[in-house]
Amino acid sequence: MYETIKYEVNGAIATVTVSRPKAMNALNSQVLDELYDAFGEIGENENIRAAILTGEGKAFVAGADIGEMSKLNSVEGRAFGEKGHRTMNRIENLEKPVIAAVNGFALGGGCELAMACDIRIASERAKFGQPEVNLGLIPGFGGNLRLPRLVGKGMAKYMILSAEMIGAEEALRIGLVEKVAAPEELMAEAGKVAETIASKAPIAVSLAKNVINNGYDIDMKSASAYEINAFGIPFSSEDMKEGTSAFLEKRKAEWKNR
Ligand code: CO8
Repeated sequence: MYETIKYEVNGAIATVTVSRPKAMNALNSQVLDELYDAFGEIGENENIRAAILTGEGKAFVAGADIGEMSKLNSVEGRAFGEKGHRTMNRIENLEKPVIAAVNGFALGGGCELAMACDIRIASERAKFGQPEVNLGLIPGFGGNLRLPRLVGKGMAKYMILSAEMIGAEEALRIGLVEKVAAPEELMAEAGKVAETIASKAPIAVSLAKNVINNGYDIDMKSASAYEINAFGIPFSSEDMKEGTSAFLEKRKAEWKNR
């Protein structure tokens, strides 16, 4: 059904693999549309509790498709930017956690795609960068916005204005990724993190993601009110009764996602 991505579900974990290895998994319109649809499917599938996003071959994603972009005028370029944002925003706002398993180059739109995910685990071979200024472009899938939020304004400007590529250890040091794994351990490590999160109360996981995302960009007073209201919601869920009872009865909780 998908031509440029692979989509697999194994138990509670979905894995999406960008698969255009001959073009370093570059994001053309079709990949962006297929990612949008796949994450829509993940959102609707009640059995899925977490997703992993990775790339096939030696790249995670080496950016937006330069061939496709080279032919666009400014109106079409804007529409392409809008398509990219639509996909990134769907991943960022999905009610389930998404882990980027960054296996190789994550450049331009690829770094932006990784940043739209909740948690990034990098292979020791991964390379990150926003090389758009080498092409006469600027980041257009949220890079100017998400990178400073993750690594601070100064480091984001350093990366975007210089187009310098950094390795996995440096990405870890600056807070662009949360973990680094040996290449052969990457998918197992991402799977472990996904399974750990998938074993927690799903409504609580989803609400916490929502409050972190929505609270981050607003003033503290409004964010505080937002968190207080969200905190109240699970009190009427069966899972909160189950989680607290299981703790008091010294047994493992069984989640129903209700
Ligand atoms: N787009 C299209 N094709 C690509 C891309 C890309 N981003 N990256 C690599 N490819 C293709 C190459 O053209 C090549 O194709 P072919 O075999 O037909 O010649 C194939 O993939 C293999 O690439 P290389 O031979 O270059 O492989 P290397 O191992 O020598 O180098 C690199 C790998 C370092 C990843 C190198 O390919 C590279 O620098 N790629 C471009 C990276 C880049 O500049 N990315 C940023 C693109 S701009 C962007 O992402 C903007 C996002 C926001 C857009 C908003 C629009 C409004």
